[in-house]
Amino acid sequence: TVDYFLQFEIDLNVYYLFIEGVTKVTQRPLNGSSNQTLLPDVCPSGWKQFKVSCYFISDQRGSWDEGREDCKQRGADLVVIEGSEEMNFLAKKKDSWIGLNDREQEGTWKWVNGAPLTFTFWDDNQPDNWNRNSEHPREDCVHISHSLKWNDLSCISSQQWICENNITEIFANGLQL
Ligand SMILES: [Ca+2]
Ligand SMILES: [Ca+2]
Ligand SMILES: [Ca+2]
Repeated sequence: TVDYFLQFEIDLNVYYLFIEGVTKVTQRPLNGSSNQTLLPDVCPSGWKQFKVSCYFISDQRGSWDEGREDCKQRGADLVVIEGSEEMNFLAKKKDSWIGLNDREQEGTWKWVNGAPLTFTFWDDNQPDNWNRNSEHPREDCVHISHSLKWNDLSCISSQQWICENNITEIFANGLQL
């Protein structure tokens, strides 16, 4: 694994190509003349890869906090959705928590990684901070609803969740091949 890590650092320019949106990325092996596909299966078993991230969809259901804690246990966090391509990749994952909330200040939406909310995919008439009943606090956490769009929901509702881990972080923590 140490050899592979060093090779990745040498070929770091390839990684930038990947970020720019090149879907099929190649690298030149250090000892060879022909190119080969970069990192075909870098994500851990049970995770799905899209561009520079690995995604895990839970089988379990729970509150937004339970989902986030489970992602952290897996060395990841709830998914941060930065654009329509990533959303399309996740679009079938309905009834799942994502890493967006307005708990700190009502109406001010924040991603778990502090990224600004530049892309949104709200369902019609959402977010509405709806007050379902006295047992459910108003809606401060976001899930992908049955209509495959974003809806704010009471954070104690029970949903599946989507974890995301950036591939650079997987490398930083030491890739186990
Ligand atoms: Ca993301
Ligand atoms: Ca709210
Ligand atoms: Ca709502």
